Amino acid sequence: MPDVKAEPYPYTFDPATTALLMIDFQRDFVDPGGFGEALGNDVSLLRKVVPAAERVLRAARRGELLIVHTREGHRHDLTDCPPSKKARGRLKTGIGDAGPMGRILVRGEAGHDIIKELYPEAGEPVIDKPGKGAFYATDLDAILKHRGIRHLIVCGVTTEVCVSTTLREANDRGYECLVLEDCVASYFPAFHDAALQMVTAQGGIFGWVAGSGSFLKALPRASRSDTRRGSRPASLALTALTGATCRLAPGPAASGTSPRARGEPGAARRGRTPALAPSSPPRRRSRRRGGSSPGRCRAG
Ligand code: C5J
Repeated sequence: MPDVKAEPYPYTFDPATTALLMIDFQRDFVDPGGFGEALGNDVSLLRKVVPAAERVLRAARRGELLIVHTREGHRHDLTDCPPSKKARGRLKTGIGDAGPMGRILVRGEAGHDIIKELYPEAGEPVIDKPGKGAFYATDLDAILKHRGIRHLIVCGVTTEVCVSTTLREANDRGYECLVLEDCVASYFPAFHDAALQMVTAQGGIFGWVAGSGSFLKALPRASRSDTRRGSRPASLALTALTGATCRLAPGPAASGTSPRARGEPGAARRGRTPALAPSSPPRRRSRRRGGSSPGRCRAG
């Protein structure tokens, strides 16, 4: 089993029971011109972790880890938004109001969607969450448990808010969490540092922290264990060795697969990516080369 050089001690994980959690990489938080920036925050602090998060996301796809994305936001009628959350901050422009990228923190609005660099692919569940924690009022726990996931690799924004809340929820549910310190970010560097210190304090009270480089070094290329997958066809083994990745063209999507993955024009701009139903396990991308596959192959 791979070992990651981490604090407070090496993090051991089985790729077959590990998921990558990409928390709230939403345009309104990360992109210039969004709600975060309109509130006076320096979004470059969040933007700077995007390249490392992208490397981790790509490696996780190559390694066939389960990848789950989350988005913070609410129903159009805000019926799932606690009045306290809407009122908090006494903002002139707050949740549900017209913002620079559509209604703020409302599902389906452009600003609510995930930034293009880290956009979910077909088959990657997207969890729409009304709270800071990704387990509160969502089916995340069911999705993970149905897949036998016990280890979570955590990336996202912001470190001390949605990342920390989710991490604590995950910890209480028995997941072993590794936070990648260069793939999480905050508008407030002091809060970011303190939040990470709290993870590893007292022998790792909430989990582990490591750099993405250490995680990438430890992650095998094609990592799903044979015990879970059955024996690997020769073509898959070859693909693992060469690092080539084949993608199916956007296809008959499982219900809830992203409109963008289905190739609907304007879907990314409109920002509609409903969550996958927990009963539909994510569809694996084909790793076959050539043959009848309608997909494209590229070196990974
Ligand atoms: C997140 C927030 N995603 N800071 N939300 O951290 O309000």
